[in-house]
Amino acid sequence: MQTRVVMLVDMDYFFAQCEELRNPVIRVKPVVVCVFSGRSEDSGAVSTSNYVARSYGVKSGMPIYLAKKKLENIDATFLPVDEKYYEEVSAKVMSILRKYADFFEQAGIDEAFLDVTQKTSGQFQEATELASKMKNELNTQLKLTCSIGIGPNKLVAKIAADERKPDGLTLIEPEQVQEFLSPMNVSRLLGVGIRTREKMQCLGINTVGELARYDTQRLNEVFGRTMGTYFHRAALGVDDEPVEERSEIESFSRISTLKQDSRDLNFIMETAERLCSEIHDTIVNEKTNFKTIGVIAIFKDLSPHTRSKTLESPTDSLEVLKKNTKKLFEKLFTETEDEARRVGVRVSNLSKEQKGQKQLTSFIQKRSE
Ligand code: DCP
Ligand code: CA
Ligand code: CA
Repeated sequence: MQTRVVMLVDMDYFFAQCEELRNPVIRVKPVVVCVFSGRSEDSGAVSTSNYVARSYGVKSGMPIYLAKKKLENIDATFLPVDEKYYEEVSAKVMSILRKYADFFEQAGIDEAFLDVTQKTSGQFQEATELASKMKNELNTQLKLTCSIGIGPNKLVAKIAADERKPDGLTLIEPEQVQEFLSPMNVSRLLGVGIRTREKMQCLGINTVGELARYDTQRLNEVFGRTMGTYFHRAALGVDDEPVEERSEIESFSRISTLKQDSRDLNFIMETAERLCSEIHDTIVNEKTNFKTIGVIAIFKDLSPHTRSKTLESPTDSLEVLKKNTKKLFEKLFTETEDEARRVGVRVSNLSKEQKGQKQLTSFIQKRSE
């Protein structure tokens, strides 16, 4: 396999930077963005803060009263989170980043992975130039700064991005990976939370290097095969997970010609149910969930008519698929008059399931929260 060139771009102190953006005068002061619980004036936790506030010891997750104590007698700004606004800024950021990638994967509100292997012809030096260009564009277009990690895979890119903040750029070439990771505490690895860290400590493992050298058999015994194997590979800086678009465009669909033209719901559902089952087989195979269901009816005059519905949450249920398909066709035929010649079903807004090897990272992310 060709060496990949992967970047992780993470926006600096994102929510607080967004606040500075719409009110630049606060920039020089400590800015603390808070999730107020509403129970009393100061109850709640710090979401994030700018680096000025951090220099006084303010941290994400800290109780608000504690942050206020750290900033006692200092002219600081405390603001409530405004996620809708941060989402808007995030969308602008992502549309700029996307242009620089061969493959793009948004990994959070303020970060994204970019596979730039083709764009850089596999040259890491070219990736640094690309990263500088990107930083420049973010700066001139949006007045925002970010930190970027570049490495041969997502795991290394992510850790590299954390290495220098704010406004950092860290390049780790394949031959530097071992040296880079070895001295780090195991807690830097995704999936190593407090309890895992303690367990590893008991085994005499503190650094990533020690973890890499540890007997794999024994790791599997302690953590189970899935996690044991993951820890061993992660410690070696090995990670095959592709940078993949979590696409809303991507979809699975089936279409079929009816035995005779019809607008009879029961007759149409005979065909539609078969299409649903076929789609369901595919999504089970692909270990995918869908959130949007769409139907199409192509009328005798070949005009296409579509209806769709987005569910509250993703699912892989055949029953949900059939039920909604029926509702959508019912709606479609109530709102139109002609007979259909062909009918189709489509699922989109796909997301990978939280099980199976492929989604190990998201599984770990969930677990470590
Ligand atoms: N966030 C939060 N609570 C946390 C961590 C994060 O509400 N415990 C929110 C606020 C952050 C945003 O998510 O602005 C992005 O999280 P990051 O971990 O990337 O942290 P920041 O962007 O704030 O800071 P950094 O400059 O360290 O990336
Ligand atoms: Ca960030
Ligand atoms: Ca982030």
